[in-house]
Order: sequence, then C-alpha cells, then structure tokens
Amino acid sequence: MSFELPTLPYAYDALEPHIDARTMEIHHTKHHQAYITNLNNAIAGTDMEGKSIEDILKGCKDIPAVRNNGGGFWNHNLFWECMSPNGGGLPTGELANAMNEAFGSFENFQAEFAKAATTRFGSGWAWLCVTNGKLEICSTANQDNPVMGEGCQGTAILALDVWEHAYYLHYQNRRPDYIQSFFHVVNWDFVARKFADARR
Ligand code: MN3
Repeated sequence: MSFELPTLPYAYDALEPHIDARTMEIHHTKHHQAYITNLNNAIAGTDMEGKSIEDILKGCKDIPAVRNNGGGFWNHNLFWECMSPNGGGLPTGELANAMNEAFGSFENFQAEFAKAATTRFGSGWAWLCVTNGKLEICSTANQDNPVMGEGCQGTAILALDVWEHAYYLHYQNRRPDYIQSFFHVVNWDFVARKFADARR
C-alpha cells in the first residue's frame, strides 16, 4: 500500500484572502503530490515499504530521498489540518492555559512563533510542539521535522510551511506578511485536540 495525497478538508479558495486559491491548489496537487510520488518510489522494494510514515521518518536520516520526501509528505498532512476557513481567533481551554504558562500570553506566543518562522533561513518549517507536557516552539530546515528528532524532541501540534512555494505567488518576498495571515486561519480546535492527545 503506497502513500496517497490526502483530500483537503476545505476548498482551495476557502482560505482567501489570507492564503490564495492558486497557491493552495499548486501546493497541494503539485508540491505535496510530488513528495508522495518520490517517497513511494524511494521506499519501493525496501524494508520501509508497508511501515507507517512515522516509523519510516524515525530511521531515515541517512537516506536523503526518504528524509526529504517523507518529511514533505508528513509535514503537509499536518499543515493542511492546522488551517480552516473558520480558523483564527484565540485558543481556549487547556491549550490557552498552557500557552500562558509557556509564553506569558497569546501575543507573546504569536511573536515567538512568527520569529521562528521569519528567521528560518531558506526553506523550512516552524512548529509548536508538546515536550513533556509543555509547549515549545522550534523550527527546522528543508522538510525535516520533530518526528525525525529535528528541531526538538516533542510532538508537533501546529505546523507552518515557510518554503517560498507556500507564499510567493501572493506575497512574493514578504514572508512576515504571510506569517501574520496564517494566524487568521489557524484551526485552534484542531491544535487543541492534538495538544490533548500529545499529553495523554
Ligand atoms: Mn510546502
């Protein structure tokens, strides 16, 4: 059974005006699909075939084709779920409490997360993770992720793609504007469920 492109939980234009439809369609059907096709090719006929993507990612550091394309597959799966046309606003409940504990306030969280995303040189990702029950922000290069042990040792619950392909059509070089727009579409209900799961 090879890996397949997941269906987006919303339409390509659903995140407008924050993330434009053309970017979403190309990002999903071309970029995400390419990682999946290349991952399936890279693991075909090896002992990785049939394993879960998480198990594959834990042992792929020295296999660039699997590290890059397996990371690309896993990272985008989480990224799409982290956004919603009904997103934005503020987290509530336990997640909000944990954010206040870790960062002092939601505004401080936003500033620290935006800084991690802005200062990631070149292509990569910003993450909000749960490590030993506590929230932590980190970033990774390329398609690396915390499942591989990159960035931090925690469980990622929020992902932001800062590759230029994620924003260049609409925002060109203005990565900070794209990052601020992302906060308008974050699906905090989803992140809160991931947070609860990670602390179980
Ligand atoms: Mn991408």
